[in-house]
Amino acid sequence: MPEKKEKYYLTTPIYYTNGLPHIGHTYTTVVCDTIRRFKRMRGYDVVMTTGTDEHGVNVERAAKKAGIPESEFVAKMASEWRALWDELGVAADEFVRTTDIQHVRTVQWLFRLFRENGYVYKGHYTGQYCIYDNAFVNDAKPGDNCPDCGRPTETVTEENYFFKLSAFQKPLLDFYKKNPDFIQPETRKNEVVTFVEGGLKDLSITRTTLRWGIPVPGEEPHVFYVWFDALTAYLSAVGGPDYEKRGYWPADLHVVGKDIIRFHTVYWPAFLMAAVLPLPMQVWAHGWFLMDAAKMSKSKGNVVLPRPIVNMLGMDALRYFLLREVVFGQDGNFSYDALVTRYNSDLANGLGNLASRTVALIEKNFAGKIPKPGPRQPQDDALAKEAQAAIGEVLERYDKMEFARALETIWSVIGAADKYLTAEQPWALGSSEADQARKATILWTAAELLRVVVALANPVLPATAAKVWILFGQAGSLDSFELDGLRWGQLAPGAQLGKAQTLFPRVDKAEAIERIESMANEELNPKPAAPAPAAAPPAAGTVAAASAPAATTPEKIGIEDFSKVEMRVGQVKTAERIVGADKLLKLTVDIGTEVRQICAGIAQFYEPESLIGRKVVVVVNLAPRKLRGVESNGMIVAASVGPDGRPVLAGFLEDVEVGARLK
Ligand code: ME8
Repeated sequence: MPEKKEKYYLTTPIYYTNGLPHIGHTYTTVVCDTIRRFKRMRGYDVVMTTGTDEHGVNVERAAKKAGIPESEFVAKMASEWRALWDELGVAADEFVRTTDIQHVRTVQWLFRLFRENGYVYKGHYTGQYCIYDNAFVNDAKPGDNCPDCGRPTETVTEENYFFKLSAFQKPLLDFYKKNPDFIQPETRKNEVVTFVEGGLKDLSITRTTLRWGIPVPGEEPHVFYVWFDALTAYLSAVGGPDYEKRGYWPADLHVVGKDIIRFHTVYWPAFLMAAVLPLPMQVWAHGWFLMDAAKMSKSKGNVVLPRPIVNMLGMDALRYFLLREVVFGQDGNFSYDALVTRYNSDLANGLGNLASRTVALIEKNFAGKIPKPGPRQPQDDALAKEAQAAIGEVLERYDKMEFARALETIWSVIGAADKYLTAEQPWALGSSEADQARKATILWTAAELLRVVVALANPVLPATAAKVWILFGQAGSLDSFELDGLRWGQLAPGAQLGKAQTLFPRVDKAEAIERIESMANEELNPKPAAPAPAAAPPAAGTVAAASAPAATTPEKIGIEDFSKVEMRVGQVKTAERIVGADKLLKLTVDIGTEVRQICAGIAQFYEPESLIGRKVVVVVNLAPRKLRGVESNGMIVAASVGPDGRPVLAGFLEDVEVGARLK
């Protein structure tokens, strides 16, 4: 019988759906995903919950602005959030939406428990309310701005159900004392304790001025206050009233930003105490990612979006940067410059270069098989010792949430290996038996070091680590590899290397930043949508002739409409792949009067070299546009074949002059 795994439950905040995720949300979520992967690799049965906070005035207003019902609006937003987490390799086990029926039942159940236990009463409240933070602002006067976000407050009077928060001052202070690790980091704990010691006012937990919320059963038009609603999602994700059956509650860890620490360390434990439910073990409140020294927010227009970065540099590059750049807990500044610098130095030149050098040398000298090491020299042992020591150190750092330091340790081992190869110069050794044996020792050492390094880096860089793992012929998924069993020396000679690949192509900093910014700009200011096409859209930058007749007969056009499209014969001069855009090729095409740059979505079907000199049909009078941040001035015509819409370039059987017009 396998030993029963210990359960571990962690959560991200349940994010608002009135906007799309930016780097701040990405940060918290990537941190949680890293912890989740790390705990899995240490044998825990982990559940990670993330989700969307879908009620409240903000959503009501955003849906109205979009001209669609709230339920449709939040469904769309929730799927956008989910999609982004997929693109970032975030493998949450539970995605809770506060409009889920299971969640609604949990909120109503919790309220019933409050009532049964005597912790709610009806009253009136008039005060200033911040609709952006969904919170009443104590001590504010009409016309005052919210002290947290600086935006105007609104005066609200309503009949509410109040939660007797004041009754929990002493129990909370006792709880903090008995559980000194509950609030992390220490500085935040002091803030919270001081706040609670200052006295707690009862909290209104229902609203009548709001329509879009969970109804209080039998008390309509009362709906629940969004924070009571959202916090409860942590419990509803793992069974709600039946939480004992699933066995994950209480949560081991809630990771949040410092902006919402009070909700998590004062209200939430008080709610659970009132319902006589177990309290979470720990709340970790990290700092903010700042942009130009200010907290990012869409209304300030200083948000950094994750997707353009992922498109340009890959998801692991973003994950690495977020965790490496700031000390977890503290504020940090976000800059594209620092991002690309780290990408080139730590990933392209560091890990990427070490892996490609090692693989190339093993291929050349040992026919792509991990060599059997020969006699060792002191410098081999020194490197082995450093890597072995790093294993324990990195595990300890992850455990203490010191992600930046864990990565620093891993990268110092990579740096040591780089120096080792440069000093040992395996490429300069000859083919004598002694030289071959020396080469074998050096290359086995480098390969073993890479195996250890990627096993340790896997929680942060899962895509890259998996590639290197396979590259060095390792069996099984790295995700289920047990980190506690990791030791120097386990790399078995004889394993066949996988196909070499560039892990992190170097990028030109200015060009990369321009491309990221241009993609972000497109995402933040989308062009009005064109009317929906009758068939599936063609691959980017190509015009496709549909492979099957359209289901409905398209409207006929006159010759004058057709003549508006200017198509000419072009000849491809250069063709290259675009880093970060798997489907696109960047071409320069001679169209007779000039040479144009055109992007075409054909990279998965045509090798760039095969296109040089080829004559193609180009739509030349199309307005220029940017695809993945690269300017495209024209379109290449292709047929779209088969269910996947494989592009097949249009061409000519006879020789045609470049620049000739198609009529
Ligand atoms: O507050 N830097 O949702 P939210 C770092 N729905 N982290 C940041 C950040 C930044 N600049 N900006 C946002 C809510 N975050 C509620 C939560 S939970 C029961 C309900 C992260 O969409 C950080 O984790 O405003 C912060 O606490 C959270 O996003 C706020 O997300």
